[in-house]
Amino acid sequence: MTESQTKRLQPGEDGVHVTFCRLCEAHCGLAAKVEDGRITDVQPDKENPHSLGHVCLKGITFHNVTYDPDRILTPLKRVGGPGEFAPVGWDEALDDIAARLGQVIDTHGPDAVASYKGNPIAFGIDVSFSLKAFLGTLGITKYYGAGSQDTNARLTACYLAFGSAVTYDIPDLPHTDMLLMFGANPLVSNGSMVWSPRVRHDLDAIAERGRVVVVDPRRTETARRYQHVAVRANGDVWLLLGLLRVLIDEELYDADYVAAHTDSFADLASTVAQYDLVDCAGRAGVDAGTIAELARSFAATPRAVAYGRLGVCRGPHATLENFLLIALNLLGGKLGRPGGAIFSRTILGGSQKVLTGGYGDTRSRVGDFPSVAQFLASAMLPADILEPGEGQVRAMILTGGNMVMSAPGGQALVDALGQLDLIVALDLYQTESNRYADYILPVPTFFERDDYPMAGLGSMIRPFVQVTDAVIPPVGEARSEWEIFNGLLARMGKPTHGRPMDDLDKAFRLGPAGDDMGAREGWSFDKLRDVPHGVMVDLPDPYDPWPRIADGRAKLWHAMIADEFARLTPAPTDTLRLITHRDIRSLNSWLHNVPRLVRSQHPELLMHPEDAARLDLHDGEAVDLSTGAAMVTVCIAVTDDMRPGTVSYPHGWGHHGGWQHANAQGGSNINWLLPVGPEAVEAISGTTIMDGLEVSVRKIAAAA
Ligand SMILES: Nc1nc2c(c(=O)[nH]1)N[C@H]1C(S)=C(S)[C@@H](COP(=O)(O)OP(=O)(O)OC[C@H]3O[C@@H](n4cnc5c(=O)[nH]c(N)nc54)[C@H](O)[C@@H]3O)O[C@H]1N2
Ligand SMILES: Nc1nc2c(c(=O)[nH]1)N[C@H]1C(S)=C(S)[C@@H](COP(=O)(O)OP(=O)(O)OC[C@H]3O[C@@H](n4cnc5c(=O)[nH]c(N)nc54)[C@H](O)[C@@H]3O)O[C@H]1N2
Ligand code: SF4
Ligand SMILES: [Mo]
Repeated sequence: MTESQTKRLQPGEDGVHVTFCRLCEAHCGLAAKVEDGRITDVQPDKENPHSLGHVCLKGITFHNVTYDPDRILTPLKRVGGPGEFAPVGWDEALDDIAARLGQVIDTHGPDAVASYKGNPIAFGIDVSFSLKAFLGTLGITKYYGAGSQDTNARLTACYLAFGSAVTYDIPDLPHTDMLLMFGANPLVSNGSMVWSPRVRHDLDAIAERGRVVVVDPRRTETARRYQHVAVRANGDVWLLLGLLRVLIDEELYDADYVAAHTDSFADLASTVAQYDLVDCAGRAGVDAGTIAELARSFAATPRAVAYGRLGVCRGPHATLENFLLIALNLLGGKLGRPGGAIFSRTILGGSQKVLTGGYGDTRSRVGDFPSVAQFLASAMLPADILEPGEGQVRAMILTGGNMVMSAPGGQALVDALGQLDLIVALDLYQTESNRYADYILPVPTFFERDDYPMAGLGSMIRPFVQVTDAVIPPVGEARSEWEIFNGLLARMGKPTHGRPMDDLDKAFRLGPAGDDMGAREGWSFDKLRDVPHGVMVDLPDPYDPWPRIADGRAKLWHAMIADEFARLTPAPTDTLRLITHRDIRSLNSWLHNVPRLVRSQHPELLMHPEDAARLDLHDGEAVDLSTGAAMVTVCIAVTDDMRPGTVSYPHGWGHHGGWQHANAQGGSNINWLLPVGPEAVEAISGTTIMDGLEVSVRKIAAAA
């Protein structure tokens, strides 16, 4: 046993604190050295049995965020125009917020308050559970957030196929011999909706045993290492139809499995039969021979799985694509088989849930789009604020999100934020979004809070549990979201809530790895604190998804899918289309204030040489990039990593917040180009259409 395993350190106590990163789903183990009460160095935790020493630069430089001179460390109150703030005391801030929020709710009802829940909220127990409790206590049901830029289409497809928007399939990476991956770049993202910190090792092992195929318009870091299929942006729906067509025509699908575990094969098959393989190939931009070979190989590989992420979650046919992807796994007989698709095993007992809400629990006031796992369509937020009527949004709670950079809307969203009576933001920084807030309240970074790997709860392929204490106490006047929300509830005369970590501990102890409150051998959070590196646990059979599917049978057809087929029309193939990409050293719209992370990043519009030649553009040239909605200026980088006809730019740049170093990095906010309103979302999931947008690129001189 190492020293850190035998001795529990108090927050801020000198020594090496074993903890884990909470920036992305990998949750890599970290070892943070504290000297004189301050974190001086962060290293990978080589003894973490799950991440086994894996980290990226973001995790081991994160203490630069904790001690960032631009970080907000006292409550701020707006005293002038956007971005003009002055420090105030906690009591003054909470008293005023409670009074004003109470007044909005008393006068206009809870629907006049909306919440924007950002991505980091998925990585903290305190914040995610206390936000939910706070909003629930006040009767606020309007959740906006990252969902409609990220998971809504995937979860809607799960709702249609499995009967639940909170039960999703994950690829059984440790056991598969063929991974057919659509629109995901795990070597950069470190895996999404699948928890595997050493994902590159998983993929290398699969490639060694069989094959990893990456379907992406860009030759990404992942595509470069494995086999690349350069699909046209938004072409996946045609590619998937082509694959299904081959499986059905050549009778390669697993007929016994389909009969035993699925419904409505005939409906799917008769529809697929209407699409010609060669037409599909032309629309997908992938030749028919490649599609046929992939389908045959997928069918012939018993341990194979199709998996898709963001690249198939944000186009005009995103739900249909995700549904067809599930259908591919079902026709191949892959769901619930080793090396196929599995459902993550539940580690919580009782009624505690990680994802909550179903499909259409609430609907957007404007446009009538459904919520999915609580999230409403972001593209409808400006109208929800601006359009008069019952339920018009007058106040917003922004928790860990920066929607001006990460959601659609651009000027319309900014104008809408300027109209609100009250905005309260909980954040580490003054951002492009919360500069319009009335108050910004300072919260802890992950080094300043105890936690459990929250996002892993739903995506475990190798079940692992870990509890960390805070490495240091909150810096400055930062307060946990739980304390802030309870402070507000108390002032509003409402019941307050117990500590989320205590509630989660109870649910965990009642679950399959727990000690049943002491009635059997097993884990509790208290016991886990004595094994700070975390432990691998055994959970029941992952290969039996059927009891968790409505009626025990997966659906290959649904009336809403029929509607989607009716909407499916081939898009023009001769226009330039925009997608976006991530960098290993960036995280959505933040972390750009850490010099070590941004120093070698250059936000550039990646463009194929043929497109550049046709438009008479040169590497490094500044150009105007526009959609019908707006225009931004970007620099181009000519590269044959792009397929012709598709350009890509990273999101989250072009800063003008309170983060000085980030502001100096240049680049443009690509989401400024995204339109809002009913036309700007995918019809059945409310997903923001952000990939494959038609754009034009022009020389700046020509535009002038
Ligand atoms: N370093 C880093 N890691 C991250 C994040 C980050 O910002 N930085 N963000 C985290 C978050 S919030 C998420 S949700 C995950 C996302 O995790 P991933 O989905 O694995 O990551 P992305 O880089 O968004 O990959 C999407 C891919 O889809 C491709 N694509 C775009 N359009 C299409 C299309 O029409 N068809 C196909 N087939 N592909 C297309 C893009 O080129 C891109 O390579 O990453 C997480 N991890
Ligand atoms: N064009 C384009 N747009 C995209 C994407 C894309 O690929 N392309 N990706 C989309 C995806 S997948 C996602 S998930 C969204 C993400 O978009 P958002 O959900 O808006 O999240 P971020 O942009 O990461 O902003 C996070 C904010 O939270 C703050 N923060 C960090 N940690 C904490 C904390 O512990 N507590 C609190 N209260 N605040 C904290 C940060 O300072 C920052 O201001 O972006 C989406 N937008
Ligand atoms: S891969 Fe993700 S969890 Fe691991 S160190 Fe990097 S940001 Fe943190
Ligand atoms: Mo995301």
